[in-house]
Amino acid sequence: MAGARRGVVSQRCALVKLKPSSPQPGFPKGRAELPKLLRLGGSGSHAQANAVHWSMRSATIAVIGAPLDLGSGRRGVDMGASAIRLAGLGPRLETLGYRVKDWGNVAVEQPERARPGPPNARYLPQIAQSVTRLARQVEAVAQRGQIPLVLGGDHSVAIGSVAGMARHFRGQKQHLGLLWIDAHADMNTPETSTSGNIHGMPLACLIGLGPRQLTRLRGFKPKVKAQHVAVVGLRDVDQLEKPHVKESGVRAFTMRDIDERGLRAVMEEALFIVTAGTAGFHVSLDMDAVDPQQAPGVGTPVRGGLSYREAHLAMEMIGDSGRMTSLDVVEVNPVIDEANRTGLLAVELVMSALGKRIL
Ligand SMILES: [Mn+2]
Repeated sequence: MAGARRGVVSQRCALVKLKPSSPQPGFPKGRAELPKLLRLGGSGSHAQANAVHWSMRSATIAVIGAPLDLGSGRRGVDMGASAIRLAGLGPRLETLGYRVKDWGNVAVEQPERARPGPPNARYLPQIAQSVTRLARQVEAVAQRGQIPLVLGGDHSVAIGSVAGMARHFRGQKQHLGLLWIDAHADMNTPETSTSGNIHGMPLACLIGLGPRQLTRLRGFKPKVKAQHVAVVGLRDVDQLEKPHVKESGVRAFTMRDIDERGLRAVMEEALFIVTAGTAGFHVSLDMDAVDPQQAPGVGTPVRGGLSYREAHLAMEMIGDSGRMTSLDVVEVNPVIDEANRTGLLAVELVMSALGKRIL
């Protein structure tokens, strides 16, 4: 671990702007700072030990809950947003110097009053309606210059958050990159899905495959070009889903890639893919990417996932890039969690992605 950490430190200094008042010996000089997040404010004046060193620290994080569980086969992820808030999300982000504006939850349909509808795409109309609301909300806060942080809910909420961000950038004739951190590819379609659960389909929908109500949400498709998408942490792909992953043009990094090449090399390549030719990238963090030993409270646990440190390193590298535009954290299921461990880990990982560093 110590070796890995040294590597990260030497890389991150190329990507952040150090304050003149805090010279750090050993940092290479003269490296260009990467473009900043969307419409960030001024440089601020924070000097806390954990404060990020770049100018995004004065930005406002827009927290939006999306307590949707219609896309999941198991109940409970609708409480994920509350669990993450309860784990101290807002106050902890403020310690990094951000302003935090919690917009509350978007209205979503409840399974108790909804008909499941088509068996190969259960609750399709209700999910389309709920994530459309989310897309509007995300786009609206992005237009205000805030950084959307969406709390799921099952992973179908990402259809809304990515649609909102993509529409925001589309207005500026720019493309959005997408980093999908997940044990699963989420690239089923109603034709390939064995469960009919839409939380197994959002990435397919976002690149334009799947039901029209979702692929054309907010009036255009695809939301992201496959060439701008990277999946990290993959280890459980359905047989009929595999061709979608292999033929779509999405770059998928499996756990084997991480085992063989190391997380840092994989993330460097993934970050290149999602930043090349884009305005920045959205991160969709499915907590099931992390090994169930660290994240037991998730919708669909699969063993063999990211270790605690690998998960943090991925997030730290995202933070270092300075190019993340928005983030969702999904599939936290407090019903099967252990005293909100997974909610607490979610907060920690968000902190790393938003610039928290050890030193
Ligand atoms: Mn997922």
